[in-house]
Amino acid sequence: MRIRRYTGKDAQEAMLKVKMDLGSEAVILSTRKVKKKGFFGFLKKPLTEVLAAIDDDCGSKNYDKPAPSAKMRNTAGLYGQKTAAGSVQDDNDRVSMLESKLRQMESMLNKIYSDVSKEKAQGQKENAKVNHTAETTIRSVTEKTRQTANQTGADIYKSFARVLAESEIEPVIIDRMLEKLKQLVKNPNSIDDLFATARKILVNILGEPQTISFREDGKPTVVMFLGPTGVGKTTTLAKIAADYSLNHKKKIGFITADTYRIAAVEQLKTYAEILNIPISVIYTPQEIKEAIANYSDKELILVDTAGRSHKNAEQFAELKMLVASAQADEVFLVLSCNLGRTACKEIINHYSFINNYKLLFTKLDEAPVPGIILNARYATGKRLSYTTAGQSVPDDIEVADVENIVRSILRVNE
Ligand SMILES: Nc1nc2c(ncn2[C@@H]2O[C@H](COP(=O)(O)OP(=O)(O)O)[C@@H](O)[C@H]2O)c(=O)[nH]1
Ligand SMILES: [Mg+2]
Repeated sequence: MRIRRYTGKDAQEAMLKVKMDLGSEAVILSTRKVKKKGFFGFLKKPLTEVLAAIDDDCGSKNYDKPAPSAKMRNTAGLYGQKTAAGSVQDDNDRVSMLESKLRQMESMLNKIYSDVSKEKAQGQKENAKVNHTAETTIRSVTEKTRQTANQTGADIYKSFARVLAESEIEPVIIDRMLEKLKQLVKNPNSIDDLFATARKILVNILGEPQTISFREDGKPTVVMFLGPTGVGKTTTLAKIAADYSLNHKKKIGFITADTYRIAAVEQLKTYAEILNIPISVIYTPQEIKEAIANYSDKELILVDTAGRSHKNAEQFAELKMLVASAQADEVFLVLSCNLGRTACKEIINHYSFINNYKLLFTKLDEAPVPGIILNARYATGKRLSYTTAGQSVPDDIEVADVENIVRSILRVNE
């Protein structure tokens, strides 16, 4: 058994390399995404690495034969210095084999072409007959649909409510939506009309997303990331930092108040190093003022916090002090789409001590039904901002795509 490692920009490319080198008998042992090391590696999309093996028996059949790429090199040699008569003979054999394959393909194509032409001629004759029958059938089906629809106008609303419930939308919102729909939908039997109106209502509720609003007085804009542990605050902060630093050339400073786990500080320090952004670590809420003051030459200060449990009153009191002390210009409440409906409601209630914040949703890739986005927006009235859908920094982030969220809620792609 021989084991080899291949990388490509995606799985397809890596697999192609495996096939070229080991032949189609190769066995794939594992595939994984790998990042290139160093600064530029961080910026690039991960490569796909495939670990493939070939049996030594197969190897004598496949592996030991020159791989196509190697063959290509040999053929190039034919026009070069190759002198051994045997090799020239080999190449001639291969050319004849290819020619015969081409001839087979050509005759196969001719056959397909003539079959299709015959079918077409036959089809034209029968078309008139078929058209007539089809028309009658369509007419009767439409009529039946219309009749059924007449009987089930209310049922359409019922199934629509079910779709929303399955998307984890709060019952109060569903009730209000149905009320509105009944006012606005002109033809209650038309599913299209219902969905188009629903789409408009939902787009309206979700509102226009907003990203960071920068101060205009020359002072740095302080942005704080709050939310439960593990939702993706640090990762998202790094994605936003990468965007503003690389694409908008903003001068950035990091502050982290998450000193409860060594790994948390290390995590942000790693991003700080890669992006060449200075970082201050603060241990008490009072220290944040000084840390902000030390960054007076920056345009953007991103503050990472620990996911203090809202169920632990003492921890949460400390977080409140930190927020008060920082007087941030912007607060992002980071929520993960895979939080349950109830958990999400509870978290939002606990963070209601903040007057002004924006909602940021992570892990859209893990939640097929982003109903909690609608629920949170409806309950808080706060603006949506970014959404993230993956662990990759800096790629997996975008300004919330409202139309897309609505499509997922209405499950129009299913
Ligand atoms: N699938 C997925 N994972 C994410 C996303 N954002 C963050 N994560 C992962 O969630 C985990 C916790 O992220 P972290 O930023 O440390 O969360 P924090 O505790 O809120 O700072 C890490 O493994 C991240 O890679 C996302 O959009 N999708
Ligand atoms: Mg963190």
